[in-house]
Amino acid sequence: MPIVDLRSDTVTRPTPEMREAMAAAEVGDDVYGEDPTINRLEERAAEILGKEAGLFVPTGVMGNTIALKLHTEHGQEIICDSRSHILNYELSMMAWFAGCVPRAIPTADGLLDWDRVKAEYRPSGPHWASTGLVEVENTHNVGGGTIYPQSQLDAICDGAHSLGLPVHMDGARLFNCAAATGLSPRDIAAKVDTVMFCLSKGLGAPVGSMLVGPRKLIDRGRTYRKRLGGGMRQAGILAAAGLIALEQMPARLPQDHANARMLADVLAALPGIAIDPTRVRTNILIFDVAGTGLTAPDFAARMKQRGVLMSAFGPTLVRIVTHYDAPLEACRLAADKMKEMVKAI
Ligand code: TLP
Repeated sequence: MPIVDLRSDTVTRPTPEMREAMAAAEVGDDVYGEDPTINRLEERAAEILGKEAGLFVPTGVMGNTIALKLHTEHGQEIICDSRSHILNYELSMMAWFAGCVPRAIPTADGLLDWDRVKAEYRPSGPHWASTGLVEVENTHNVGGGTIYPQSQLDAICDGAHSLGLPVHMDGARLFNCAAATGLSPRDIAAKVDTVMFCLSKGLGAPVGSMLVGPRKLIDRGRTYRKRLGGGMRQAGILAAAGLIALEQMPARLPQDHANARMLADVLAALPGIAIDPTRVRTNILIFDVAGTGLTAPDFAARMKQRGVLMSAFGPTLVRIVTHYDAPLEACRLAADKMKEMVKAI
């Protein structure tokens, strides 16, 4: 039975162009700064994002971990959304590596706004830890691929900067945000201090994320990357795929978004499933299966039997992520299998 894997856009395999570029990549020892392909990728990422410098890291978690450490001191608080990736899916690295605690704000869709951030801001005082950083996630994963209205994001940055606070953006899916809004990654990231974005999700690279920001911070970030075991030597082989991801893959993301919307429309018409398709603007759909009487793990298990993989993301919440390795025909097949399965409950 054909397997349609919609668990995540992390499952994408490198394209033939990537594999060719990887085989031909010029490499050197990156710990000495001598890998020309990595150097080119770091420069290009910084240029595209409109920042001074870039750092190639093996994973998004490492990029976020380094950023949190760069912006904060031990014992500070980091303001973030309560369902953010840094708080829920990064093995407490903010505590383990940066020595910080979260000041988490519950939101409906994963998106913070300045009034709520301001209300949680703490200067240093006799009884409390000071705020060291504001973190935003754009698009927001567990929020359902949601996008910050640009004015809302800019207002957070202006407000934070007026209090001397930096802002880090977890832009794992920043290019999905750009594709959905028509804004350039540079404009979206204009006011944030640092951005982490992933080459290895919708952009299809096998490995790798970028941390971009001011040169002084990024230079210090190299030390933290080494401490975390991310000094990767001849990793130009990976950066070569990353360059293709950066240059060629953003243009096709609207197709993933159209596929997600198609799946959302199908799901919304099925009995017992709750999803508002008008809220699906990027490649992530999160829907509630409570009305079917199944739990999310049961729903996912029944779909797996029909050759379609998806993730349980809560007791009754299921997540589907579209990507280029599941083209329109595969998504149509997944939609048919979901109809069939729900009918059979
Ligand atoms: N997210 C993964 C899982 O960890 C949940 C996924 O399948 O979506 N920021 C955001 C917003 C992410 O969604 C992820 C990965 C990361 C950071 C971390 O990236 P990696 O997996 O490269 O460390």
